[in-house]
Amino acid sequence: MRPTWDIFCSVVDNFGDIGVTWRLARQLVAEHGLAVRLWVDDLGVFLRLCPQADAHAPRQLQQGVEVCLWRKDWQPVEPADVVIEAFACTPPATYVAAMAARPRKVLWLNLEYLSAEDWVEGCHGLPSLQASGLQKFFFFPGFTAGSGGLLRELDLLAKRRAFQADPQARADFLASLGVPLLADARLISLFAYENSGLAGWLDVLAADTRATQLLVPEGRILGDLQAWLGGSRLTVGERRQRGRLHVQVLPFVEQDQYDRLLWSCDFNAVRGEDSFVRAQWAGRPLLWHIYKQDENTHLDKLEAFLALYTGGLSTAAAAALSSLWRAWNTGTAVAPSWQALLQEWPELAAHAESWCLEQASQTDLATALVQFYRNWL
Ligand code: TRH
Repeated sequence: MRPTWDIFCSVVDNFGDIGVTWRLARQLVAEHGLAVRLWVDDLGVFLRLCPQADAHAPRQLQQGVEVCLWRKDWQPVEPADVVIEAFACTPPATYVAAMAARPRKVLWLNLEYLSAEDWVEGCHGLPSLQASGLQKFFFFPGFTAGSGGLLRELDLLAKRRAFQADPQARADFLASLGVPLLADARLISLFAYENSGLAGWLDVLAADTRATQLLVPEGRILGDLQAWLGGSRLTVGERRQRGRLHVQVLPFVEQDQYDRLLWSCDFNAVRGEDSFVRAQWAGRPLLWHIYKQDENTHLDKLEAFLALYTGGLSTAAAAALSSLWRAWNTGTAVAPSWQALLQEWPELAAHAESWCLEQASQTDLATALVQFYRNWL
């Protein structure tokens, strides 16, 4: 019998919760041959990542994953061998009681948020005793060998490399999104939360001697973009130009397509958790808009990642990248650090690839979960 896995996902906001769990669920099926149910409490958001899904089906098979609506009025089901609650979204009480009562014991894991902070290694894999008498283990993704690693499909880097080595594949992909490639333009993708620093960045891009094509998937940054551009309301597919800056709004595409967009660009501005990791696998310089947390704890996370990522960079390149990321995340002027970053471009581009390779030498998160289960049995 194939081991069964249940993944619980409560959509708090945005796409990160479902983005991570949908990706993990597919990988556990495709690469580890597991039977996976993904319980999600908002099929509307799931539909954005999987447009072929049925918004009303209580259960449906999508890419080998049984996607189930996590209803408030929970109907009893047999618990799986492994239960993952994503980001501390506790499964229904009756389900937990059924886990405790199951004759064959259940591994219960809390898949935590990604962080590069030091304490992660110390907490990764620790059990905590629950009121039900069950143990719940903390599973922390991360960037170091003592963490749970990052989501990375087996063939991801080979596919990425083949794509990047084939200019026609890139041009065809961009054409499929309605993007014409302008000669000698720098291609940048922009996926971010609302950001008061955007206007300053766009000003320097517009005034640059080299043209920039800025590709902006539909989302929360459009309001700031709109404010800077002025004029009528931006719509998907629309292109506008100011100075040397060409802006185009893209549709929100499926995850695999979004990967291709990241692989196509010279520089990617990303956010949250999953797009941040995917931009690292793209092997191109990036800018991270971190998800804001109370008491600015997100800034500690930002610094922890910068400390790791900039290790091995020259002082100038590390300073340029760090100051750009800090400015972008604190609403201070982005322009000076962008200019500094342009000076360090060759080094930062080479570093993005070597960082990607270094990260890819670690066990991926799905495999690490499967190994954790085997060791626990
Ligand atoms: O959407 P996010 O801001 O999600 C956030 C973070 O995960 C944050 O940590 C969490 O606390 C909060 O949600 C609840 O950013 P993230 O994590 O990058 O998720 C976006 C997902 O959307 C990711 O899987 C990539 C995907 N995506 C597409 O599939 N197509 C697209 O066109 C784009 C732009 C993104």
